[in-house]
Amino acid sequence: MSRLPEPYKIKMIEPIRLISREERKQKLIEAGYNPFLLKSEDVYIDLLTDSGTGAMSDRQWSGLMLGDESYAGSRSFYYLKETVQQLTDYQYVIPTHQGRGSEQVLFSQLIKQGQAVLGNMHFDTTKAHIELNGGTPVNLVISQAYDTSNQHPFKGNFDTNKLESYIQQHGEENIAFINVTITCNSAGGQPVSMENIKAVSKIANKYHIPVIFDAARFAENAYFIKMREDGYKDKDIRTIVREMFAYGDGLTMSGKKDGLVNIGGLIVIKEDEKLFQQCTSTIVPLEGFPTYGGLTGRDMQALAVGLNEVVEIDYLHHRISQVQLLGKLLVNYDIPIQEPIGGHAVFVDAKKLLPHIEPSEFPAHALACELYIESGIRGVEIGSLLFGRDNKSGKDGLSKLELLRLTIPRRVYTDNHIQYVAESLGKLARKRSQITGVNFTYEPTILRHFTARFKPI
Ligand code: PLI
Repeated sequence: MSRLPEPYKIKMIEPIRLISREERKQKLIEAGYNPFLLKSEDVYIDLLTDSGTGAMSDRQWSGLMLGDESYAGSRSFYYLKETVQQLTDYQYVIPTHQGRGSEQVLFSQLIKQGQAVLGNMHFDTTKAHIELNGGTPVNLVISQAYDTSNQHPFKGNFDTNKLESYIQQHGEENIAFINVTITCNSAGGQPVSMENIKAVSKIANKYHIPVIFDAARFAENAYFIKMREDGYKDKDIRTIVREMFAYGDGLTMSGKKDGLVNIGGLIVIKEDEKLFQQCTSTIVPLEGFPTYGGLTGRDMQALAVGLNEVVEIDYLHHRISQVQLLGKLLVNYDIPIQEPIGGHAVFVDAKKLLPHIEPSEFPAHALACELYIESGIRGVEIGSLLFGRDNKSGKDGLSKLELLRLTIPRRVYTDNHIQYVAESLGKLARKRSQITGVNFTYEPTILRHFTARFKPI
């Protein structure tokens, strides 16, 4: 693929500023060595997340002016509904304020106490909503996902042997649904192949288990299928998207990723009218009336436009190639990363980069802190800190991977920013032996990574 520059011109800018090294050190101390607790104005390049941090297009901003703010029956809702129906071929569309709102509503209807939800790898809010509804989240991704140097092109795939044996061992009545996360964020933004989606759906049909997509990054997944899977190179993205969804019964979506908006989400159900009706009654007290579901009319208008833009091939070419650019530059600096490079982020393998730091001293978090001091860049740990302690033993350091996620917001940074990120990490890697682990000074009991405080060892 030949690489063209950004497929857009910049019409509005938001200034960013690099504060001095001394100031960065001080700000991090004040934030308890937790980049989550930094003020964004003290961050130069913010790679914490790609969720809700993208830039909207002129078409989306003009859509905001067309938003219909009626409480019931908003014109913007019907525009969103038609857009989503065309994209997915599913019948029922319910807006929500964001992905976790969708999970809260839909999962409460699908999970009975004690049932398992089988996923490739559940995202943390997904896992939390399964547990809140009395279910057990089970991850059944292929083992190659845990080996960062393995070049499998679809490391988000399910291990279908494990999937079927789990169902046979536990009984189909004890499985609420199968959750296919595309792309698989927790495995490093890794895609799921069409062949694998098809195989999962076949097993699901055999045992009468519904398949629900976690479709936060559905367009990026479709792009990888087009580029990497036999038989798809001449198909357009919309066709691939419809084929993926044809193998499922419904989806939850955070619009903050491939919806190209700063807030918004969706529940979409293929044809189960009863499930749709149950969701529409549940959503009223939780999110709002079913034709706005926690969103303003203008949010729904912008989401509809975003869903049309995200499947444009020029957009996807640039989006994915910018993430690949960062990954390739890091490889040139001999920095170990999750390969092949994923769709929305580059994941640095901190276990390999900092082998002298024990998992219980959070190597990827230590790296995130040092990267901020070095260059003002904010990344996030995806490893033992995020994983949390084992419920029973209270033991720490149990994650199979210790990764620093450098997540690229959509249409926000230019290739120059990416170059700076790579150079900064390259510089830091040369001083790697001086980096030490961290210890807690405050450890919250739940979702500890957001608010914990640390000191370097
Ligand atoms: O942040 P929400 O509530 O709009 O969406 C939750 C969510 C669901 N599934 C997946 C795969 C996600 O990645 C996800 C949110 N991801 C965030 C916030 C991230 O930083 O990756």
